[in-house]
Amino acid sequence: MSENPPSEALENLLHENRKFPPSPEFAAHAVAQPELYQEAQQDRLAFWAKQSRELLSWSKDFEQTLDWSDAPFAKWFVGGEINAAYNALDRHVEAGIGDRVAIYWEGEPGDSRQISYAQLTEEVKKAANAFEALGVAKGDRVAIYLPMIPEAVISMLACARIGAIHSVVFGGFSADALRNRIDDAEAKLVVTADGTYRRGAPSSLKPAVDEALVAPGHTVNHVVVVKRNGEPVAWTEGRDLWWSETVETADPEHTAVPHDSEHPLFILYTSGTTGKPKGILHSTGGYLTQTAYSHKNVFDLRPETDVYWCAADIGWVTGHSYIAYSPLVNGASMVMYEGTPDTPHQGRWWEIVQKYKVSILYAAPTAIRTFMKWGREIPDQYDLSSLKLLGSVGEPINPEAWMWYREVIGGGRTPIVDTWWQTETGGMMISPLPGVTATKPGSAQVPLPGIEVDVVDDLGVSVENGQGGYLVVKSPWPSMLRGIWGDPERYKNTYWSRFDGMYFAGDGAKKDEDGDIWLLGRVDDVMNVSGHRLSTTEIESALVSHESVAEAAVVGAADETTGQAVVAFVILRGSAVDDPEIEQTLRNHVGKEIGPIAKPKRILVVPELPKTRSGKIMRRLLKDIAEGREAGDATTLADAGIMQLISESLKK
Ligand code: 6R9
Repeated sequence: MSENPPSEALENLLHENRKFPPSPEFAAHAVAQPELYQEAQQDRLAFWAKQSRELLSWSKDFEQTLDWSDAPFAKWFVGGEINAAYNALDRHVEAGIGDRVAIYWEGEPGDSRQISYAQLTEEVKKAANAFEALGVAKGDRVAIYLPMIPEAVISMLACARIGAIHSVVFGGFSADALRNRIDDAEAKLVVTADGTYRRGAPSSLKPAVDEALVAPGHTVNHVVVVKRNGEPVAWTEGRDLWWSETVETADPEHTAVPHDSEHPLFILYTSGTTGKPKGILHSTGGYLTQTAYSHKNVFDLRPETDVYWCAADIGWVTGHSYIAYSPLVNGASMVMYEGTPDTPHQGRWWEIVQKYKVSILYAAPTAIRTFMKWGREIPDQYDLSSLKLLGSVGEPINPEAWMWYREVIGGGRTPIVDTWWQTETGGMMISPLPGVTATKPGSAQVPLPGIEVDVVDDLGVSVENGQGGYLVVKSPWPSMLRGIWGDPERYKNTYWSRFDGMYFAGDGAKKDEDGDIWLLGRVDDVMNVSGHRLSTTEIESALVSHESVAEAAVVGAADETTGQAVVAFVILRGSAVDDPEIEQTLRNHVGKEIGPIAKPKRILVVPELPKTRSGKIMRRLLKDIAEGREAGDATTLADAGIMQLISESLKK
């Protein structure tokens, strides 16, 4: 399995012993009370059935909470029928809260839109009618390649409404990456935009769709294009349609038909340990239950008064679960922001918090570390007193960033909830409950009520407190992935074969003396850069697909701001060795193959790579070099002199 033990730097975490119990006022009025743990413990399945019935409106009640007879393929809330869009929209309008703001949208250039639940419902109904008119039927796949504009949420919910399966592709992915995902899911329709704004300038999206669809052999019949930045776009007659002429003109009446609880809701591609991204498949009833449950309890949600802001992109799972679905299912008002945190100035986020009186902020540690670097003078200029709770997600949060978040952003009052979960888990799994748990900077601490996780050793045996090992989930959970699109074997092998009867998450973890869980990063070949999952193998494949590269090894090196940074070691071919531009050429090549986020921060040209006798690249040694350390134990190398050779070549 892994050659990369959890970074030693993270070991320091375990000397962290600060604790922040909830304030008595917060605890007394908290949405989640300690009884939630007891209730879940008494009868886990009854607990989930109750949550599901309370949080969601089922068109037909379910008969069985969990069917695990075909493990590891789970069925939750069996026999139930439900419509996700109805739960996120129509029922709130029916309940008389149609005037409540669903989305406060803030464009990067400063334009804004406020969309009420009634308006959002109407937009989604129109989009549902328009997509159906384009031939999209229940079970069909729709690729959504959009920036952070309300149409992204509208498109996702329109798919859910008609039972089409959306596959959102992050707008930062390249044409090639988009095409691979379109092909794998055999998408019929692509929804995109002319572009968006990034760092104060228009940035385009539609050209990538055009490029992705140049080569024949794809399944796409239509491309619906939202006009966002007004940049000129190429047009393929018969295939391309403007959103304004297709969706906006569609019939605003549409009845949501119920779908089976297990009907697929979406596919979301994520990086695994091999070159090919996995299409993680989620279904409806269980996914909605756990995301709504966690959103309510972990964020101490009061939908009547809170203003919630999840700063993730819709292209990642956090944007799915905690922007597109759970806040709307829970009837909350949320902020959605299109752009970058430093446009037009480094106080943009705090200006947004002040403007909308944001009370709950959910962000990634990488953003927090960036703000720390910019200095507290910037947030200090804004009124952040509306904030009552701060969340963290995507990567381990180092105690210093946690403390800064609490002190500087949260004014020393707000609980911090560090939430561990994955694309595969669909919803939060490990997190403090803000009115119950005494929080510890740097630790996600405890599984949510109803969730059973553990840390086990190589043999799958639960470790003692104070020990480290692998994070596993011990029993099925409602929002668990239902498989990998088109590849059931890979699903079993990746997650369920490492330890008998347990889900293997791919993360290292440690239990402290209280039994609280500290996440220590990935134990496989997956990197985490700014909270984005990237596969070393995928970037290596991209590099070796360039004619100048003979061999490549990629490692995630510790980085102060982004958590990890991509560092590539390459062996060049022929005349490329003398090319002074080669590093830039290769960075651009990776950008084209995968997307700008995957571009290596550094590319080091080396004469050889360190390999074991069985030919496995010892990335651990390369990581030592990339992090500026003396290379560690190299005794299992096939050629003991290699590390010396590499170090010398890098000194030149
Ligand atoms: C939600 C999301 C999943 C991987 C996961 C882990 C890391 C996420 C974390 C965390 C420590 C947290 N991760 N949350 N590590 N503490 N609170 O990020 O999904 O993109 O699939 O990434 O991210 O390594 O395995 P995804």
